[in-house]
Amino acid sequence: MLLTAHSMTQHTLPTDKKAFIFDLDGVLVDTATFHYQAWKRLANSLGFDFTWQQNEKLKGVSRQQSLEYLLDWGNVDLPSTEKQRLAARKNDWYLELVAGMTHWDVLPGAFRLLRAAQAKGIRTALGSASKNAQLILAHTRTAECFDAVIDGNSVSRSKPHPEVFLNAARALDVPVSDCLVFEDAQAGIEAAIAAGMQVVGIGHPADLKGADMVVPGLVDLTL
Ligand code: B16
Ligand code: MG
Repeated sequence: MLLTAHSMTQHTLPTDKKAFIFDLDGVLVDTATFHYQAWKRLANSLGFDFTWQQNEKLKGVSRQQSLEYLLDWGNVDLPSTEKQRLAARKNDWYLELVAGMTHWDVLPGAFRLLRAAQAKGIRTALGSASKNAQLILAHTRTAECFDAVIDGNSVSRSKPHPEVFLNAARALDVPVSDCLVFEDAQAGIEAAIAAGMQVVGIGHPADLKGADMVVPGLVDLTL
């Protein structure tokens, strides 16, 4: 089933799932833009540019791995201590942008879908690569929406490895075939498939190959 939706169209989710696992950046909140701004600032400080298209490849990818890609694109070779310093600097700039986030920054349709899932007894988890996930949940007052939170601090291998989603299914005590993942990144789609889960892509079909369904946003989904 591959569906391409327009924002005026509502698409009904499968009714047989027992758990929903949500990615954070780009699905529940628009922090992908903040990551882009912070990586661009770092690239520019090193003397090269960084495009939206390149940013697409960093979605769902860990901070350290993202830095490796960035330095590669800029043809910059540095010792690992300097790389750690740069990753920390990017994160500081990112956190400056995150600091202003509130409840109002939760993307349209997210609260409605989370509430509908809870009303139907569907368990919910966060499955994010971000080490800042708890901070963002606190800023947006969304922590209580989830039965389990798995983030970049609780996994050793980042997407496209399935660890984050497998850990979420285990934490919820739901078999993988009963889990549905919501993801905005190609690496996340691949992670969900590798975990044996169905996955709804959030964004453009061209960026989300292999998703069972693609919609522009959570607001386009009905349960
Ligand atoms: P941090 P997600 C991912 O979050 C982002 O998509 C990706 O751009 C970022 O590099 C990664 O988290 C690590 O984030 O630097 O905050 O630890 O989409 O998996 O929720
Ligand atoms: Mg994401």
